[in-house]
Amino acid sequence: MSDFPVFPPGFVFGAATASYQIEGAVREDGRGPSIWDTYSHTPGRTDGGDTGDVACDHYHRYPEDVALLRDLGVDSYRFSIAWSRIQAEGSGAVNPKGLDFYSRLVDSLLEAGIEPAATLYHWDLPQALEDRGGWRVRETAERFGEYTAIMAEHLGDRVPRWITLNEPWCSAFLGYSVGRHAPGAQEGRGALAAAHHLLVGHGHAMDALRAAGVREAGITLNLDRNVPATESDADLAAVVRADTQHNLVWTEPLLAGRYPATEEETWGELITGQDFRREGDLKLISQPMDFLGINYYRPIVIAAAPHREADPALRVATDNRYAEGNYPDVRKTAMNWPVVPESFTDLLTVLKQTYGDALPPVHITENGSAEYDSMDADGSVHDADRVEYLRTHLAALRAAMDAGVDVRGYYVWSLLDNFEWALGYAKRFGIIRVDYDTLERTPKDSYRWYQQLIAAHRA
Ligand code: IFM
Repeated sequence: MSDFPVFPPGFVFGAATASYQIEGAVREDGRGPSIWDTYSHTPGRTDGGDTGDVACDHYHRYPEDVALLRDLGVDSYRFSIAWSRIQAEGSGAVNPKGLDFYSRLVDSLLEAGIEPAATLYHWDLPQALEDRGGWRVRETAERFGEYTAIMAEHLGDRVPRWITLNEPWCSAFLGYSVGRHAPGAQEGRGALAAAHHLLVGHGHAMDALRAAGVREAGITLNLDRNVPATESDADLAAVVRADTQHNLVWTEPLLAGRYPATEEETWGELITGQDFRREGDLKLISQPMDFLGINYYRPIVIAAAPHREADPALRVATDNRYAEGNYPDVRKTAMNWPVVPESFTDLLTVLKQTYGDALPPVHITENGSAEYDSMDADGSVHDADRVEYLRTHLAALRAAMDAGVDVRGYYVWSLLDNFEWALGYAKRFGIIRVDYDTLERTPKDSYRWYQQLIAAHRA
């Protein structure tokens, strides 16, 4: 099929989900509350008051979802583990029923010939840990290392690929600065402390995964391609700050063992006055990884917005104005995100130019689009926009590989329509439609397209 971008033999094709977005069963089998239970049940926090209480009911329907994955033909399935199913309060006693759920999921994936890829933390922090300070405090990083050791001991022999954290930018900055994610805090320094403790937690988790001898361990970042709105000095300076706030805060400690050189000009006294860093942290954080996971969706146009600099809470996350409307001629997804596949190529090639051999092999751990899907009278879902998004982004990924970036795999986001955090169920990212009344699954055209791409790749 000439329409399909061609990938090298051994390239991993996968699909991804996350626990709180699909599992439901939030009060079953000893699962403790997480910060997303609290947040979504707080009036006004999520669109339509949506919660993850039922979600896709994957907790009960996982055999059906594994069968859909098998028919899709993916090599690998990326899921996340809900920490509070394993330790209801984030520390102490281990809940055998929680372990058993993920053990059964992993076994059924292996039986279907699919490699499990487990994310240890996709934002659903046990509420009990948040009550003790959450990611603002170092203790949470230490507990995260202990929880990782439990999971690696139980599943390390069967799960070859482990991701410590998913998109720590969202945990730290949407969670503790912008307040649009759980726990909904709006702080300046607290968010910077959270960012640092997430990195320390990653380091402890890497130690635990190494001790258990797992095959591959890494982290997933949502790096941004920040494009200046104009060539003015103010907008160019805003891009430097945006790069620091979104990218360098992670990539510099992880890949270069240092803090960003631009952190003082970005955060001023909020970072110079900090006391949460300790000697030895950078060594722990920067230990070698087997891969770097990257989630990519869209570029961001950045313009200076001095009025936001006055607010310390916003200043740590983004003191710039996101001028996403500045792509007047490109299609926008249902998230109002501009569709610019070339910027995916640029993000990856610039990363390679910046870090050279220090950049480990890359897995694209998420890429996909929310669209205004609807089901036809005959029960089909013709999501042509999503197919086009996937096709052009896979071609852009291939272009980055041709330019020398070592990319080993690609996971579509998402297998299922699911709970899109503060935006609830209205945004549909799935290649499989979920009817939220009946919980029936219906593969969309994009599922068939991806299935054919994988079959063509194998052939
Ligand atoms: O749904 C999210 C996912 O949980 C993390 N990455 C981005 C996706 C789309 O917003």
